[in-house]
Amino acid sequence: MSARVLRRGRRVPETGAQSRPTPHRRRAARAPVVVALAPLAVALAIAGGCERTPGAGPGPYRTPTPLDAATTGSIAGYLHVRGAKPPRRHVQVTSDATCAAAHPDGLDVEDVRGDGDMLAEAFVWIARGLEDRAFAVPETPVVVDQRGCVFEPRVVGARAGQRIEFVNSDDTLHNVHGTPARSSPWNFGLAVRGARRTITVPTAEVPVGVQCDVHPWMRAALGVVDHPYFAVTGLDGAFTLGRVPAGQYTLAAWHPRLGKRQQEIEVAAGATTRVEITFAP
Ligand SMILES: [Cu+2]
Repeated sequence: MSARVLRRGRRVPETGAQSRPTPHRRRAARAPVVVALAPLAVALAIAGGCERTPGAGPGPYRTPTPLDAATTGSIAGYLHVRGAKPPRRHVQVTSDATCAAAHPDGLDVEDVRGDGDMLAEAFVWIARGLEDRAFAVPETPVVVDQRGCVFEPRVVGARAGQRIEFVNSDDTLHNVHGTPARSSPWNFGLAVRGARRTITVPTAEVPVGVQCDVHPWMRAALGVVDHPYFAVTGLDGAFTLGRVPAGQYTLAAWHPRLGKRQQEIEVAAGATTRVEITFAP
């Protein structure tokens, strides 16, 4: 089984130029030449808006860089854990009747999951090397559920500017408190089962912490990046990043309990670069 990789989207970039309320308007009455030139200035501004330089602004709004499939390769590999994984933590959830009913014996939290020595629930992404490229942001939202008084999934990948929808599937009040450092935080309640609310994180950042302030054991993390080359590992610890432009990159992996590892890699056209990363508790 391979790790999940979010699909590429089709959003058309914004290319409109901003209007320019200016002193021109005040001078226009006594300067017909300026009035005559104004439409030309607007036309030039619109043309310039189509050719914004990659790297000049926030990722989601930049014009996507053309990608020639013939010059791309893949990155595939596994995340491992060296030594014994931490024991499960037992959490009492009796403070909330709905949570207690869902977990009558309390909640067994497994901070480090994975088959054998493999590492699940880690966010893998290209951390450096794509700065000169821009990518269209998927229209499809990422969905994070609050179900059984836990976040599902606990580690979530999203694109900068992509919609992230939080859903409450429980018959109790949850809240969603996001604490990014590079974007504005958010904090709202989802009072009833079926309540949902969508946010976006405009700036890339890994990780962005998310918690429910009502139930202190409820924690999740977002990996927010401004390109499509990321994955969250499953129980087999595997990940695959496809259609990567040939080049040199820093590949990083982050796990909520075990922290971050990274290594330098090279991707060649038509080839798969194999990577093994080992975490130690
Ligand atoms: Cu909650």
